[in-house]
Amino acid sequence: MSAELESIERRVLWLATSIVHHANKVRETRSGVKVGGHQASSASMVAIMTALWFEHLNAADRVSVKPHAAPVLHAINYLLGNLDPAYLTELRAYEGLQSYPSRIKDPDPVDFSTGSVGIGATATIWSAIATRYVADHFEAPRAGREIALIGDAELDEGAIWEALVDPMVPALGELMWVVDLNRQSLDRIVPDIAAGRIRSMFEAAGWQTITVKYGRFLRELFGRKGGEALRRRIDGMPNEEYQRLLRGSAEELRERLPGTGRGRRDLEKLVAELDDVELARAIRDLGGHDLVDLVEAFRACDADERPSVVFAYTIKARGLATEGHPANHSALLTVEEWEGLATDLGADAADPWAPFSAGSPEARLCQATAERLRRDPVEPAPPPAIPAEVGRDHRGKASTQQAFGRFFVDLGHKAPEAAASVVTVSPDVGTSTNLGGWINHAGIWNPRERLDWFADDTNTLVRWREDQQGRHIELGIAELNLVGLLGELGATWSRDGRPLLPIGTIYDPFVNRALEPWSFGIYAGGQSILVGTPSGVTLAPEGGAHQSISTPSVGIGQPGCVAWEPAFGQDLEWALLDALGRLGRPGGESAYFRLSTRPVDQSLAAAPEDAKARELRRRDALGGGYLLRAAIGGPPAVTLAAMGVSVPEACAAHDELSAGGIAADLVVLTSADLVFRALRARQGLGDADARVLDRIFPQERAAPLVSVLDGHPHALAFLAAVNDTPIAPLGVDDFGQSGDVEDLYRHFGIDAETIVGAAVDLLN
Ligand SMILES: Cc1ncc(C[n+]2csc(CCOP(=O)(O)OP(=O)(O)O)c2C)c(N)n1
Ligand SMILES: [Mg+2]
Repeated sequence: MSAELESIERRVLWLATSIVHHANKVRETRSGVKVGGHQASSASMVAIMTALWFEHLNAADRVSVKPHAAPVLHAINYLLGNLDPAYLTELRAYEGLQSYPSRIKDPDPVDFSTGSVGIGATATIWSAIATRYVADHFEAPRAGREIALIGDAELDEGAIWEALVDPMVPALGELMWVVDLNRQSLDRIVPDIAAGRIRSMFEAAGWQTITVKYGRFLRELFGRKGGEALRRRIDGMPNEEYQRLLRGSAEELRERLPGTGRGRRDLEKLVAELDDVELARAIRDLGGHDLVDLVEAFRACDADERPSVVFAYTIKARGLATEGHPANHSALLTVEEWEGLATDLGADAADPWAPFSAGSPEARLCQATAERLRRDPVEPAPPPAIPAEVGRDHRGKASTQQAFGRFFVDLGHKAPEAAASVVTVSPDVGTSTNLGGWINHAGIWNPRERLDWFADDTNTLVRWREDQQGRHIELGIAELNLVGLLGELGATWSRDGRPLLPIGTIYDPFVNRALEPWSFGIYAGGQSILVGTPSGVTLAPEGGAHQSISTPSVGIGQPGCVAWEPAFGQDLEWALLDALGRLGRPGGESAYFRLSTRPVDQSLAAAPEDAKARELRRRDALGGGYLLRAAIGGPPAVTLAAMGVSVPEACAAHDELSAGGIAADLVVLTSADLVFRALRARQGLGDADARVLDRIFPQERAAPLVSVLDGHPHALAFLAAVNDTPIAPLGVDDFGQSGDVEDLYRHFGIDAETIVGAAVDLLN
């Protein structure tokens, strides 16, 4: 390998270490809170990343970098002229370099946000699928390789294995994962010898596996007398013992390395041939620090059609004073150690950010690499125009879930161009969330064509023709995969220049299972619609753990996302169109819909016939709610505010109160989230539109409130602050059980009778 590449490798280690050093030991912090950063995790990746960037990557490739190697990525970007040196002192500072690689917030090129281990790695799988999908449906080139650089303990994460076993994955030959196998996690040494087991698991999932374990010096020793025994000894020792030897003195090494097994005498002789320096070098001579071996392994990945994983054996904190120490994860070099490192690496502690001198071989290699990796900025195509309505007449009894299913058929007629950008995804619940009609119409996308063996069976309702033209993507029962894929489908506008309108369906109780990776996908810049259905205790007979309770609050609390819970088909239609119109663009937003299978009489809230009144209703519904029934002849004595599937109960309670001579307003909420934002905006917090408050809770009509939803009551309790009125928040605050809707509504106190009672109590 060229001398200049090795020199760059040393400089990358120096810069990455110094970026963390400066943030912790040089920059002042006012609060006294720890800054942190990971010199050890970075050091173990320096050779892998140097080899990858300077010898292997192409401009079209995308790389997901393990969270704790962020300083290495910034160091490389700096050397390539893609990061202003002023940032090198700003790791973890306000508006500086983020703690972990961030696509959205970092100032330099970052392909994937990482930080939540497992999620950043699997994002490469979903990105590969998203970019193939775009290339199959639109005139867009496919991206290059999809590369993930991951920590070995990251493989403990279930998200990794959930993704790996998806049947589409073995077809994705553009995937290359490199595992930084440093045998250490945060707190401990990865127990025993995990590598063989993990290798077999990847192979069983259809991957090519490549192991880069021994460095050249060790390989040379293996050829000597006693070499076989040395190899057996190193291969056979558990990780803990290996790490102990790394930290041992030469004397300890001589004593312990031969071990007690077969070939011990030969091994003792071999050890005796080596001086102390050679012995120390031998034990830490791993392939993951060998630039030549790494590049060779990367090339072998390209030569195979399967996805590939390279297990690169490394040492955590390689080259630093903390090398191999079991507690080095967050350890920082002292000032003296850092100055010593400068000497070791030929850097200057007095001028840590000095660039390579102009015209030097290193500077030329950096420049050539920067040119090779230069990308044209992505010009996002404008997202398709979304109509305000699709023209359906919502009558009779229908659930929001049914209305959701029909919506796509209508969209196809009314706005075919928009429908062409819709891609739906489901984790084996497509038909049970009413996507069956759409799936038949749109077909299923798969990177490999698959025959529908039931195409000639007249008894099957859903056609499972799978090819590269379909527009529904079916996953196994894998909620993490669902949200991972949604995130990447929702980012194609910024990655490939082509906006998609991704919509995923999931049973609402499983939103919480998918919550963190879903949120991470939004953080990483994906914009999509997640539909949770059915929800609440309203799926009554299906019972127990399937009944979601906390999701209305989850929706309010999720940044970058508007949460909707409409009761009626018309409101849902308007809201879905509004949500579609926010996707696939700079400053766009995701949406979450909480739907139900309960049939609801649409005439309870029939949209006004008069065009102007209808438009007002639409605008209110899109603002978060509308005043469905106003108390007659003056301000109300009480206001009922109901969301989603609880609206019919509130209507019945309103009838009863009116019959009893109690004047009541009835407000239908379509989005507690938007109303909450409006309240904060009115208080000068946030820049949402506050108009809806004056429309649905005008001050002159202020009255005690009863709020009701099929979910935890605290989600609407904030309404008390709108006009500073008392509130009785009704909702579900315990695990559900089986039973009919009426039974459960009574049990949890979200039935009409309880609403009436709560209203009367408030008045007394
Ligand atoms: C989902 C998640 N759980 C826990 C953490 C905290 N954490 C950060 S790094 C780490 C250990 C990572 O070990 P490994 O992947 O082997 O990385 P390395 O040894 O290279 O630091 C843990 C548990 C996290 N970032 N994300
Ligand atoms: Mg590790």
